[in-house]
Amino acid sequence: MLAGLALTFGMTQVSASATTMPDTSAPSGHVVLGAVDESSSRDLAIYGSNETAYTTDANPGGRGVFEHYGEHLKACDIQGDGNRAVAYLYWVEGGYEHLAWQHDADGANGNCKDNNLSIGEGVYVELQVCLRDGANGADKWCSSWQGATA
Ligand SMILES: [Ca+2]
Ligand SMILES: [Ca+2]
Repeated sequence: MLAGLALTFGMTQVSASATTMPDTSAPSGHVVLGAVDESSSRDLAIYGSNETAYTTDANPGGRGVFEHYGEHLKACDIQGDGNRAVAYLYWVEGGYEHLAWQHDADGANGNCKDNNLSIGEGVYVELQVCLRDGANGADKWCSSWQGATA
């Protein structure tokens, strides 16, 4: 997953360190994955943008949201299907790769769970949402990584 992202970002240097995924079984988190060479990173945008992603099952059971104001990553379980929604946000800042995640594990009760992050203005981010059966289940029905700006 992250190796693919590294290619998206054009940062071949991170590929080796990014092959080890962090443990995302905690309800929410934010880890620094490793240093990268930002010399080939994208130009920074001036204005932020929000993004919404849906899981790829036919009747989507999960929604992920990135809100650029205050940098919120939200996971929303939108179907009583036995699966939680797990949202991910990936970005590169200060020469390091970052990955944050958020679970909505209390059922499809109309709420979303929020990971309140701090990301510099104009930083390019990528959002993904998946379904997962239990804290330690395998991610499935994952959306593509969708870009936005913090
Ligand atoms: Ca569900
Ligand atoms: Ca919920």
